[in-house]
Amino acid sequence: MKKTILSAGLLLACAASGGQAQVANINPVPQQVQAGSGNLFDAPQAWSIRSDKARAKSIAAQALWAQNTPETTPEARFTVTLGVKGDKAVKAYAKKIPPQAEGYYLRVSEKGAVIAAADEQGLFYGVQSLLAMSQKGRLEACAITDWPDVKFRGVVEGFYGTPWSHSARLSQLDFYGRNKMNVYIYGPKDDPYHRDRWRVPYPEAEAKRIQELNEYAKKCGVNFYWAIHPGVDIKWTAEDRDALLAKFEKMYELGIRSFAVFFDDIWGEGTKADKQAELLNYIDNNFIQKKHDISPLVMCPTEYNRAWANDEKGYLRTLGTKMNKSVEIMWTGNSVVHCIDKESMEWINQRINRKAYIWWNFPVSDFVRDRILLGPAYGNDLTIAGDLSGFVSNPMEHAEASKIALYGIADYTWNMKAYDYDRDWNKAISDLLPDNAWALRTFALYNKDLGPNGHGFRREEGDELKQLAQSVENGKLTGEICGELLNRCMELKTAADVLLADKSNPELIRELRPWLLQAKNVADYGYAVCMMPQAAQNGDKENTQSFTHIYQQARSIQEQMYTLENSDVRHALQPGIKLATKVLLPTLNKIFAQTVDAYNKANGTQLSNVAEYNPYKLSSNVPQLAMLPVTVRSNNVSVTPALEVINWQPGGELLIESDRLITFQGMDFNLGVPGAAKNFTLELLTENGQWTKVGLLHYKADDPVIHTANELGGMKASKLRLTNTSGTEQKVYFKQFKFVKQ
Ligand code: 14T
Repeated sequence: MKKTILSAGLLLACAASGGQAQVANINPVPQQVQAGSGNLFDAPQAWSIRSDKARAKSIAAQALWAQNTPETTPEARFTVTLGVKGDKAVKAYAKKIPPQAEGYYLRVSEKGAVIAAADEQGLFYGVQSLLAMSQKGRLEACAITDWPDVKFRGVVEGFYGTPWSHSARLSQLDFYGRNKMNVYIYGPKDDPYHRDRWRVPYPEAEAKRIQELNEYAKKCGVNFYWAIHPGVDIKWTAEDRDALLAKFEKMYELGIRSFAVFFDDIWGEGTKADKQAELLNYIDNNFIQKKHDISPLVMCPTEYNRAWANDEKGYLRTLGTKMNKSVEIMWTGNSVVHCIDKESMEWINQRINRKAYIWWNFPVSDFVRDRILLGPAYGNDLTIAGDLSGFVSNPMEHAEASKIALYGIADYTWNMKAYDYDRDWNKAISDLLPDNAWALRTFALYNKDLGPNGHGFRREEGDELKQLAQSVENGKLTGEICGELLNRCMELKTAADVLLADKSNPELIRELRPWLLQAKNVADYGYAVCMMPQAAQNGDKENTQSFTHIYQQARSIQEQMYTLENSDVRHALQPGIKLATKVLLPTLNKIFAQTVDAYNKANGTQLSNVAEYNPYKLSSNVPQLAMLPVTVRSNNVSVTPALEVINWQPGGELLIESDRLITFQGMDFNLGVPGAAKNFTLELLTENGQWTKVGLLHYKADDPVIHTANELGGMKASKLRLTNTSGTEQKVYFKQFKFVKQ
């Protein structure tokens, strides 16, 4: 008797704590869920599939078979009935099928499951939901009616930097399928056959890999788009037009059935709206429409964000009126890197006469390569589902790590209103690294913000530390605060060590590694800094931690952080490995400075209180340059390059100020344009308080690099400015800008 009561009690507790637990494993969050009995039961080890013959080879059936355990027999007791609208197998459920494309109805009971879908894609998604539910070995009775808010959902591999590896891409496609994303656009900037050598067909080995990706994408329910980027040097001739079609034809032969054409980040001839529209229409009429089995074209315009749109010249309106309505037009929002709001959707849609196809530049990190972005995907309006045709994310070159943000984006685009970024962030982390989710989450807390960057795009980081930080800021440092911060640092260190030894996702750990090592430095630094106030009070007594020693330790770790940054240079122009820079590190630095000051005062010492500082400040009235960070590597001072075309107005200047006089050794910079030197004037504010002009020259007529004349060597100055003195607007790049001091 007693026993029965106990087990009944257990069962109840289970259902109460686990109710909806299985449904909660589904990503994206389904549109409608009706809980059944609330009973949890063991997920079957095997199932038999019942369907019309026409569905036997569907990707849905294949995905389900692939998960069956080997001892499966078709007679397994748990039956999964699969069917799409009109199929005999799901006739009884016809009314339950949602009308939306890709929609499905899923009913689960202890006897079996039924998936009745609007189409085969929906059927596949029903299977994904069933598999996600049973992930942890249990199922629960329920009925789900589900469909996507946004038609095209997914990822554009559109960043600068090392393109993803083949295996990373395969893993991505699998991930998209599981999270109901249906688009992958292949357009890595640094694949030569995409951009620089767009006319040239892929060599055999590469062609084979693309073919394999495309085949795999189909199994994952993902549409593989191959993008071409011809704008760098395209001429609007029949010859180039045919070259482009010939390349598409080659890709078609490989099995590609979805295409995109990108015109971003170019200038000159390639940027003309009427020519672009004409080309796209030609491809549409003579290739897409003729073949009958190709998806609608997707194009990325040159003016792909509002900040770059020149309304008077009417580039976007020209596309809007001249380009076939079936061609999708991409858009990044109010600027290159920006969250999407309702008002800006209305602005763009009016101009292009169709719903914009969003290219969201997050979590891409190609402009902040010293960061890894592990924060949640937030900030986009939750009411714009009806205003856009597609939404794809441009991720990081770190494919595995990008999955944290992508998980949220999959959910956002499927079921916008129900989107909760913080919930998704936690779910994403558990999904990515189930065995060490705590460690990944703890580490990710300090890898959210991008730091200062040319796009002015920042992310929340360290909100959970705000109160502590505020107290330190106000000079109200207590033992309690130190203790609390110390705990955080120790957690971070534990997390980093745990992750470094994780064997469950080696690819993720490989990507995170530089930041994991730096995290240990940050944590060690924090430990030392948090010990300093107490040590300062104790003084340098025997047998206690001496202040001087801990102070030396803190300084040593500052140096180690710097050394690590320089030893692992993954990108010459954006070096470094940064984390925790929004709240944790600045707070630690403040404690360091405050404590050293107090100690100096009490003991008459002169220990340096400088934790980290940058003696250089940049300012500019050219908006695109104003926010670029200045970095210092030993004697090299450089401004982080901007990759976009800079519209440098006449008289516009770039100013760099140093807090002391420096002796110049050399300097060169690259505005990407041969002959640009004659349009600019470089001046130094020298010792005597005078602005002194320095000669500029190119070594060769076709070389865009601008060198300074010999007179620069040995000059002492505290400020440097570069001005457009041509009298007209200059369209240039800002590829490199550096000087060397003695
Ligand atoms: F096509 C676009 F929508 C787009 O965003 N293009 C690029 C993209 O490849 C890159 O990953 C992204 C983030 O850096 O920004 C665009 O490229 C830029 C834009 C700039 F403003 C590259 C440098 C820039 F300065």
